[in-house]
Amino acid sequence: MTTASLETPLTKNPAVLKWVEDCSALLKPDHIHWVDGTEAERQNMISTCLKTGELEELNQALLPGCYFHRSAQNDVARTEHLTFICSPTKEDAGPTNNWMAPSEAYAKLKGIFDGAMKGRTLYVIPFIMGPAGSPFSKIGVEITDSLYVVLNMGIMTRMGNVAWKQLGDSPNFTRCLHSKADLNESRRFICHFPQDNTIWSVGSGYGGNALLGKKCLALRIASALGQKEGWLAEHMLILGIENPKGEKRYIAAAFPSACGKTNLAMLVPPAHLVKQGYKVWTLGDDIAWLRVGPDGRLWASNPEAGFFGVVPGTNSRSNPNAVKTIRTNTIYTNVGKMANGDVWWEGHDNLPPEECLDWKGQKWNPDMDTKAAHPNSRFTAPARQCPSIAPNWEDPAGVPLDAILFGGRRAHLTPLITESYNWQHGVFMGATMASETTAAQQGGNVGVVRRDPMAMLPFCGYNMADYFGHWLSMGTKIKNPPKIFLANWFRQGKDGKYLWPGYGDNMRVLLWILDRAQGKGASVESPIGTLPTKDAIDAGGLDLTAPVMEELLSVDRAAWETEIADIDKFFATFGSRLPAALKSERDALAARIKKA
Ligand code: OXD
Ligand code: MN
Repeated sequence: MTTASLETPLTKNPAVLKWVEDCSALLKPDHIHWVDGTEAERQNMISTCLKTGELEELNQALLPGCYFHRSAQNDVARTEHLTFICSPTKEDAGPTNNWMAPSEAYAKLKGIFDGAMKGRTLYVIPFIMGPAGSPFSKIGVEITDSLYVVLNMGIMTRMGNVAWKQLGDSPNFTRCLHSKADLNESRRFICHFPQDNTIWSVGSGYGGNALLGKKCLALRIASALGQKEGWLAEHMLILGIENPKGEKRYIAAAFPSACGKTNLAMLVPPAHLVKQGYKVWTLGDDIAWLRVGPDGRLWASNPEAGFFGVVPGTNSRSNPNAVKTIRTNTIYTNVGKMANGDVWWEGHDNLPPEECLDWKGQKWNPDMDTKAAHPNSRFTAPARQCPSIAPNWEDPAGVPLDAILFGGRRAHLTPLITESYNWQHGVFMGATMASETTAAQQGGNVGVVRRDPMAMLPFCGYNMADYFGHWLSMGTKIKNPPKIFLANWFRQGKDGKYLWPGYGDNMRVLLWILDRAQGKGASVESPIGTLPTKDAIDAGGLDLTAPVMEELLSVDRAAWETEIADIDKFFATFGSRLPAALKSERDALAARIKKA
């Protein structure tokens, strides 16, 4: 029996009561709080955090409802090397995941959880991933000792009584156990048990490690559920494009972390296209759940309710909608903080302040060679505040997709945009995607090219070879599949400068994609896929010369031969589990390159 002072549980669900009782016996908190998700509760929690210093109030005249959080200095990003898929066998986790045997993981983490909440409150957070009432939503219950986690979960999910109501008496919920413990990296583990629908995370308060509804549930656990249940959980934004006739079409796009996904999701079209009457609608910036609809199309919905975005570089040019979204009711983590309670970061619209406190809480000025904001500093903001949020973003059925876009940050090699020949070729494109690493991964070298299939490398909850197989088999179930494309906004010229303006101008590429999805748009065949002709992309109002467009769309045969050799190395890691269809796509590509 627990000795914690007990509040009356907000649910009679026997599976929840038993699980909370068991966890409480292990964690030994002083108090248990059942989260109801009300505004009064949120205000109380904020007051507590202001007293303990977990949050600091920002200037409420400039940033109403906004607060600041400074994390531990060793806890600023996802820790992929400490993240494990604890499936029954190592083969089930596959070569791209860290694996720990479930018995070992449970035993090891039990040792760390034991007594970790002494002197603390245990919060029980019920939450829904997906809109309330949607048959496609999934329910999780997170136990945590972090009020920062509760407040962030309140933004990122549908949290509280609404989730208790939807769960009812069902034992079907993801058991998410989290404790900051002592935030010591040597006792930090993020473990997933897909076979038990369970996540255990200890030793970190960072969003991707601790807001267990996000990467842990909505991607790693959900991808494994999707394999069993016949759907896909993807690291994708969802956006809608409305043409001048008022017709809306939807695209889902997968890019590795910090490749401008949030910017693309909230894109503001260039003046040239606004004048013509085009609009862009945001439906999600990070995660999409994809299902086959009764109409034989692929439908996408965003399971999240908020944005957990990278702050540095957010400004009126890169993302004017994000700038407006994060002016109110936002939690800022690890940015620079000024004496007047305003915030600043590298790439802000305003010039650097003469002085501020940096993300570590040290005095900072622009002459120093350190950064004011951590490169992976974050905002957590409600999606509904985004000026471009689509009126139908919470539609329980989601939206039908015209196209799927994969992309990565490649200084060389991949053209601005390439269309796949068909679903299987598109899956090959996604499976062989690669990108240069960024600051979103702790402990990695920034700027190194790594293969990141479908941008899911750190997020796939099972063997990635089986995941490719699942993608291929989904293709047989979708009567009218979306077309699949590969984008690269980051191609550089010989002088090391970006060739493509990016940001809002990416809309020009999206319009070509939608044209192609409707059987229009000028195109030309290449050995790697179908490319736009050099004047197929509307460059009106852009200062982009014909030779630059040619370079953006060029295919360098020798570079592709090197790429194929690298793909071979990557594919070899999957051994015989790699679907034969991907091997034949590889062979077909090699043959086309050879002939070119
Ligand atoms: C994220 C990430 O936080 O991908 O979205 O790292
Ligand atoms: Mn992400």
